[in-house]
Amino acid sequence: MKSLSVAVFILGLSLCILGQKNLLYETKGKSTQQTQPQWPCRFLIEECVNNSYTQNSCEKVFCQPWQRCVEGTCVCKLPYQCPRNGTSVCSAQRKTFRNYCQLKSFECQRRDSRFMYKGNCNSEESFQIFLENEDVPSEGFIQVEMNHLQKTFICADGWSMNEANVACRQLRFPEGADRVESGYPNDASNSSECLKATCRGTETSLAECSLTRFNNTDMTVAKVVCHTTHKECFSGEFHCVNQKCIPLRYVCDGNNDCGDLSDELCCKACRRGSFHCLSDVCIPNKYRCNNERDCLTGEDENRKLCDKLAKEKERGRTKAAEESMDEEGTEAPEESMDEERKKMKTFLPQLHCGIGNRMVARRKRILGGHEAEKDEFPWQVAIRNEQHRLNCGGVFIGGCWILTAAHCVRASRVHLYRIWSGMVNSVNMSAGIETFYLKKVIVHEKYNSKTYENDIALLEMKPKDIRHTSCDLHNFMPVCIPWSKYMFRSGHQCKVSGWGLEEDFKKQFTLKWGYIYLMENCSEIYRERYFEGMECAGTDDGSVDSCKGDSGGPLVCFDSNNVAYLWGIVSWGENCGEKGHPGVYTKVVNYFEWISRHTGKSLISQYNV
Ligand code: 4AZ
Repeated sequence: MKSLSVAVFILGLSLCILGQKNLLYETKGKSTQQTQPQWPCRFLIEECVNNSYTQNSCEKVFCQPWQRCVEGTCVCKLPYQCPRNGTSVCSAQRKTFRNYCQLKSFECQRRDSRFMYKGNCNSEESFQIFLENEDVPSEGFIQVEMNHLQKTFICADGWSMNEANVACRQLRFPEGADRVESGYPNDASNSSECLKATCRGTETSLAECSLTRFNNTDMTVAKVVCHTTHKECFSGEFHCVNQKCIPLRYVCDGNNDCGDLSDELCCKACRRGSFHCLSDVCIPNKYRCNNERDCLTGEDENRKLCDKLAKEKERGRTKAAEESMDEEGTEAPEESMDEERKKMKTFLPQLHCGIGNRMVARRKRILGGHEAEKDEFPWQVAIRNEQHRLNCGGVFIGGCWILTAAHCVRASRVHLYRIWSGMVNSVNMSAGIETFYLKKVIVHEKYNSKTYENDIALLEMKPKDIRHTSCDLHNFMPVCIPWSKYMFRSGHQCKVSGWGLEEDFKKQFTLKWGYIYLMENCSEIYRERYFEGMECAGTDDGSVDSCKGDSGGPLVCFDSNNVAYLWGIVSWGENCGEKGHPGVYTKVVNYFEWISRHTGKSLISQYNV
């Protein structure tokens, strides 16, 4: 039995790597392998694939500028929710839009609009494509007709599934292409020139891609087979969410082969030529350091990585110049709509959150942690309770809102609490400390004081004076709220901070912080005391931990630009600093919708989330 499963495993592995279609049919009695042909696979994560993520899953990728994220799905914005500036554009239906975002949001909702060209519709410009075919209406050579001039073929060079999916979509095959081909057209009279198409892969018209005219030296041009009928996938094929089948060897290679991105969103590792985001998404290498964040936590734009890449590129460029291999199109490529898409993003409102003052030199040395510098944790507040004691921490998240643990507060005592901000030392009170009264205490409606399930509460502060509606002050910086459970994972090093007890359970007066690590398998440790919405974090030896008095305070994790996200709220644990008993935190990402419902979405949403 054991040796059989090993054989099946090796078979599955080779399928994933090689994608050999018929291998399985030669082996007998493995019917289970035929229903789930993609497992086991070295690249794919099964539990993740079962969630059927696509390019519209904002837990995995960013939404387009003409979309926003609602409960994990990118939905269409209304055109008025787009930025107002930008260049006007003309749709294939000859309707002028104020800018690209407005056209795309219109298209996103009604699906009866396409981009045609930049500029208003008063000019005579046009853009159409044709599928040159003899008998099958869903396949053939692609020809482009621009401004009513002679039709031009697409170059075979650079023709990949990215571009083919776009062409098929434009030709009203919504799932895109089944495969790409190339060849010599029967009527090759006008194939001495061709257009090289470069798409991102999510466009709905080739007019949105960059098209550059080339001399076609070998006369081969691009051909496509568009997807029409749904077929069962072979073993050795990946089942895309849009029902297409692609060879398993195409998954996790950074290319959007499925057309809905479903082949790139659940990858343990990525193939050569692509980059692995911490969220297990593969992106093409060319998206690294292109000044656009593609990975949720920005590791594709990490400064160190980009400096290194720039140096390598510089070396490569000098080499290429020596060999003068650079090929060039016969006309300057027009700026593609990809640039316009990026520009739209920069026009969207930006959230300012999670930026602490970078660490300066450390003085010596929560439990086992370091003393905080002023402004290092500008989102950390202390809550003074009804007995005038500072027994809990809290976290500023923007507006007049503080997040804390539900077990720290009672709604009925709203008038007795005070929020202290900008404080480092609770004895030597320095300048810059502010005190706030509360207007409202919102304890999570499903908070269970016996089990500490949903141990989260929102406190609304009163603005300092009645002329102000905001509580933003110079010492304050909101922390960012994470919107996807894939942003940080077990093993990630994060910081916990608070005025809680330190070693030997001594009381401390200085804000302290320590590095701890996110942990999985906590239900094995805390068993029936551990619930959905909790997360464990600590160190292997228990030397750094939160403790009594830290409750309600922040566990923050940093993205690759050092922006802080509130991943956890100190909640409970079996004692403090005990090996094998990590601290338990309220998992904030699970409460994103709850928080935004009370505070307003725009307060905590960034990147169109
Ligand atoms: C507490 O009593 C407490 N080690 C907070 C955190 C932890 C334990 C107890 C985690 O508030």
